[in-house]
Amino acid sequence: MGSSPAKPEFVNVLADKQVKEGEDVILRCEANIGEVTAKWEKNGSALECVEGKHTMTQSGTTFSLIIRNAAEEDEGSYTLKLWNDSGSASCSAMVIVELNEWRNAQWNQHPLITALRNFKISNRKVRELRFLLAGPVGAGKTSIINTIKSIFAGHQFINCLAASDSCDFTINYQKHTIGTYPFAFCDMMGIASGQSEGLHTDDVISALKGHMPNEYNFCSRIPLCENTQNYIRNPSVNDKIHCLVSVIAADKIAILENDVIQKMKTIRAEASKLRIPQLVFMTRVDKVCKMTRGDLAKIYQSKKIREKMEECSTRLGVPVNCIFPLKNYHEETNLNEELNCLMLEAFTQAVYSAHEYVTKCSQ
Ligand SMILES: Nc1nc2c(ncn2[C@@H]2O[C@H](COP(=O)(O)OP(=O)(O)OP(=O)(O)O)[C@@H](O)[C@H]2O)c(=O)[nH]1
Ligand SMILES: [Mg+2]
Repeated sequence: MGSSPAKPEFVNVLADKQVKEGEDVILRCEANIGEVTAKWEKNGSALECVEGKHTMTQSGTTFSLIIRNAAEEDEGSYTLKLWNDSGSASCSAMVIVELNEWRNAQWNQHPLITALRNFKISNRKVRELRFLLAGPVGAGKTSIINTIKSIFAGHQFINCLAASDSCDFTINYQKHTIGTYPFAFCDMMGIASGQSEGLHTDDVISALKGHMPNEYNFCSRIPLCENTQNYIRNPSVNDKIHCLVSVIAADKIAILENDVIQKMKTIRAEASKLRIPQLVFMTRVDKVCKMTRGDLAKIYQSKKIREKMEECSTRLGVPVNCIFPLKNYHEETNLNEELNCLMLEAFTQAVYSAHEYVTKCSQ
């Protein structure tokens, strides 16, 4: 009777690969023994071997998979499973394909910031353009204000409260100005699942119309009404919101409850009725794409980011071109030009939309 073979183990595991469209990918690893059965999987299912595309080889104890002419559909998690009578082992790696850029971006922040610093509102009755940030709890609304303040200040701004360990959530209506520039952000409590949880949609609608006083304390059960202290009965154009920015976190879109989505849709429908322009800022892109986390300038070459934007578009019912994927400052200590550029391009779009609205208001 022969002795049984050694249980398979990996000596060198598969490494993650990032390639450009059209390039070949080689995934390679080494086991302790060659007397094994080997099987490749892609995203948890047996790899469908396509002639001219995939080549699987074994040379002694080295196992390789070649993927030729990498394309979008080749992105995924690849696993090699080895087994024999003594046991089994597996190891996995991610293949990320850098797509050809599917949206153009400006990676020099100076023209963007200069244009915003020189921006003037044409309607003299309007002191500042007001942006309302609305979205689920923990979507990154307060962080967007911190990020924009940091960019304008030229250093990290950590004065307004963003949640850490989900304990510092926003509970009152807070207007934040950006230096002496004619821009103001209104920060709100987050939208939550359940009838009496989080922000009441009527409160967002009151804010859009300009009835909500600054520093108003939100109450999930009772929305703002005419009898509330400091209620703004006859709002002027300066009290109203000039652009609604819906904020959604890229890593949480898939798990957002339907009633939260429904509340966001109700708010967007009301804003449409009031002809208030609307954009979507999709935050936390670094949480869904490793390539983007490593290099933000690759964001518009990422399949994952494009998929998240499509998911966001489908769930919220907004066109993809109204969605801006972003990263906020949250743990870094130095300013980053790519991060600034993404935010400045999105913010510029919000400024132009708001400006068009206030210009129309004066006609
Ligand atoms: N990795 C990463 N984390 C982020 C980003 N933006 C925000 N965060 C983190 O996400 C958490 C929630 O951010 P907040 O800005 O407080 O979210 P919010 O929408 O104001 O939350 P509420 O006030 O509770 O509704 C914080 O821990 C932030 O540091 C981002 O782009 N990337
Ligand atoms: Mg907040």
